[in-house]
Amino acid sequence: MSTVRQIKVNQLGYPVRASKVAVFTNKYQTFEVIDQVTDQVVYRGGLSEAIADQASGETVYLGDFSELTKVGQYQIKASNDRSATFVIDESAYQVARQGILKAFYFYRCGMELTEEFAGDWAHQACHLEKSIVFDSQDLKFDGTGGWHDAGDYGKYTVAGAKAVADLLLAYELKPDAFKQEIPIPETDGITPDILHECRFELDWLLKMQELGSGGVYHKLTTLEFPGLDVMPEDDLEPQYFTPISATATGTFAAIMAMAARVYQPFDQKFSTVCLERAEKAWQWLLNNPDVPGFKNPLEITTGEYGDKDDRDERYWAAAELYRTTGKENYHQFVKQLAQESFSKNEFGWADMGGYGTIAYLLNGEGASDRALYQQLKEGLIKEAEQLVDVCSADGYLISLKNEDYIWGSNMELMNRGMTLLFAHHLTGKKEFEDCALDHVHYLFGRNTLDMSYVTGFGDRPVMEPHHRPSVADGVDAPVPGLVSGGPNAGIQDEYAAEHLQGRAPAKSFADHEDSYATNEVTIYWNSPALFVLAHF
Ligand code: G3I
Ligand code: 9MR
Ligand code: ZN
Repeated sequence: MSTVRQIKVNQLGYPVRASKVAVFTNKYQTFEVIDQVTDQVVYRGGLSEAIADQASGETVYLGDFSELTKVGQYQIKASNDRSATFVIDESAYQVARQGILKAFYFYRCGMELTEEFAGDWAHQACHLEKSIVFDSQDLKFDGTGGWHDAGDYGKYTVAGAKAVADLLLAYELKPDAFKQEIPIPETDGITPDILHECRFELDWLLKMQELGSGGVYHKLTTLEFPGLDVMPEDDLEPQYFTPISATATGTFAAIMAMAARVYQPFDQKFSTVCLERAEKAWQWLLNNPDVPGFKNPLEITTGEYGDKDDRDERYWAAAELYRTTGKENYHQFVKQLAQESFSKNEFGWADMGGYGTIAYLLNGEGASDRALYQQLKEGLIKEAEQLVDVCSADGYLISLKNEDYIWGSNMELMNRGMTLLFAHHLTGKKEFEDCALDHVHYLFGRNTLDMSYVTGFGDRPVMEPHHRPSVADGVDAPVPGLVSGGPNAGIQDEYAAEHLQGRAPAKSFADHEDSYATNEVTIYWNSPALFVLAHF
């Protein structure tokens, strides 16, 4: 691995009219921006005062070259040091955005990824057998399709619902960002490819519902994780539908209600099915008001996605059902659940209240209870204002505090980008948009490790993700477009325990295939990144 440079930039680049800042870890007198084509100095600037950056433990200096608005390819030079080469361009992120969307195709389960669409990363169809219902072992159903969750091959309902929600919201807010096709087999020039890709997951999610009760199985996995060097088609252990949970059923109701709305112009029949299934799941929630949180059965050691609080998932479901159907009874539930004390602004796989809030706000003030609309809107804006405050004191201009460098900190990072962009959508205030863009700069290299956390993008990207196909396929380069979990001060895997002890939070990362707590990849770390990039 090449050494960390002293000058950190977004390795992709900066949009023409955006603020452009590089972060320096040396106190240089001046810095220069060099045009890579002519080798001429096109900008000369000085550095800011010293900033003590908490998360990295470093003293850093900012160099602002926002005045430079000429499209081109550049490098920053200070003394004898140089940054990565980057562009100034209106479509600086277009290729990465396409790659991050295409990554979902690479996560597909149950179909062959052909060379035509997968190139070097082609592989056979996987996980084709029927799966066993854990609670009644003589029952077997089809659970094929959908996306693998992550570096493992499990498929988990709440995780899938978060990922699809981010993608459908990206499409609802920024449809123009998805006009360009990505190479996937379903491209037809009518339905946008992002909807084809989500359909692949939604069709699988429909298989997770137990049709008798409307309840939804929490997950579908083998009993244990397969070895790290096992290709998906070689993972032949039996898979199990694990027990129904309220969080899975809530997120299912929400995502199906959302899909019913988004797919309606493209496929009326599918839209109708989604809504019927959403209402069936809602019925299960009504019949089961008080259920314990999901726990892995003793024999099962794959991801748990445990979450004791299902009020936020019920709130999200009610809000989507209200937005899609306009039925007053759902509105009553939204109003009732909104009074509960869970967070209304989170976009995680466990805390999903933000999705309910956004569904209610995007439905428009006209269809809302005035007071509740104001309350939710103000709550979200306040959250975004607090993020902006944290950024302005941070050496790398992001909103993560020391305690936020947890497993999947890059999801936190991009979820906050979502919060900021929703606040921008509701207020038109530029400061929220600028702050969201600063989070993008961190993801693509303007961070203490000078690391692009997206495989295949940037000049110093993650190369060794904890991702079974990337480990096992014999191809040097990892599958492209995957967002890595990022720094995690929790030291929760053996590799991290051995190598990362005592490091500053933002440096607690290892680009090593064994470090699943820092360098795994998942669909729901890709999805908020895609939402944010759709804006820029
Ligand atoms: O919320 C607490 C926070 O309050 C506390 O300060 C912090 C200290 O470490 O921990 C926070 O909780 C962490 C939680 O993630 C936050 O979402 C837990 O420590 C951490 O163990 C937990 O990690 C989860 C991990 O599974 C282990 O359960 C990740 O969120 C989750 O993304 C990850 O998901 C796995 C699946 O199980 C299996 N498939 C791969 C996938 C990605 O690694
Ligand atoms: O590969 C697994 C990864 O997908 C999970 O996120 C992680 C935490 O549940 O666990 C990984 O599997 C490891 C297991 O937990 C412990 N032994 C090593 C496994 C990785 O090779
Ligand atoms: Zn599979």
